[in-house]
Parts: sequence; structure tokens; C-alpha cells
Amino acid sequence: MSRPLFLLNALPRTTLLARHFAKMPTPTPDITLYTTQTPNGIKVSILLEELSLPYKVVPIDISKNVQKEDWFLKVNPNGRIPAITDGKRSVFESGAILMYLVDTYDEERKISYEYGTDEYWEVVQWV
Ligand SMILES: N[C@@H](CCC(=O)N[C@@H](CS)C(=O)NCC(=O)O)C(=O)O
Repeated sequence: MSRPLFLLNALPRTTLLARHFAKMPTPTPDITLYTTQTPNGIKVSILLEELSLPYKVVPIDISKNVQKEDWFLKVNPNGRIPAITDGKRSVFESGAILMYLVDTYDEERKISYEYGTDEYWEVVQWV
């Protein structure tokens, strides 16, 4: 008997959808942003503000190579800002952070699009 592969397409593929189908509540944000005033850093701040998410900021002085210190490499082994922690999870790479935040917290789709739509894939290309 052939496997019903088409069913895989019906599975929820994003965190938001998975939670929706499992009727799980949106997690409470516990976000710390490690950043400085650069375009990559600022774009994460903009998104956090757009989603009205609470967050703490730890300024990282990249002129003093703070981003290469051992404690920071535990947050981002790549040794660059921006990075975030959300509870025990850490996420680095500005594009990955944007995708993580909208997928986890933009339940009302204020600034993101439903998975699989034309708009969703257009955004992914820019990210
Ligand atoms: N592709 C990365 C680039 C990160 C990056 O290059 N960050 C710079 C500041 S914008 C940095 O930390 N520079 C210091 C270094 O590379 O040591 C992202 O989008 O997050």
C-alpha cells in the first residue's frame, strides 16, 4: 500500500499553526536582545516594537569586541550581534530572529503572512 504522502501537506508546518491546531496558548515572551546601533541590530528592535513585545536590551560594544567574549559566544557562537534569548532558547542571525519572532508571536498577522501564501514566500526572499 502506498503511503498517503498527501497527508504530509495537510500537517501544520509553522509554530503558529501547530499551536493553533493543538489549541496551545502563545508563550509568554522572556526576550533579551543583544545588540548595538547597526542596521542588523536595529531591524530586530523595530520588529520587537512593531509587535509591542516586552524585551530587555543588553548593549554590546562591538568596538571593544564584546561579541567575541566567552559569555556572549554561548548566546551566539558566531560572535556577532544581533542575537536574542527567549527563555532558554537563543536565536542569532537577524533574518532568523525576525522569522522566529513573527512565527512565535505575530498571531494577529500584524506584520507577517500565512505560511505558503505568495506574500509569505516574497518575505522569505527578502529576509
Ligand atoms: N548576517 C548577520 C550579520 C551580523 C553582523 O555582521 N553583525 C555585525 C554588526 S551589524 C557584527 O557583529 N560585527 C562584529 C563582528 O563581526 O565581530 C546578521 O544578519 O545578523
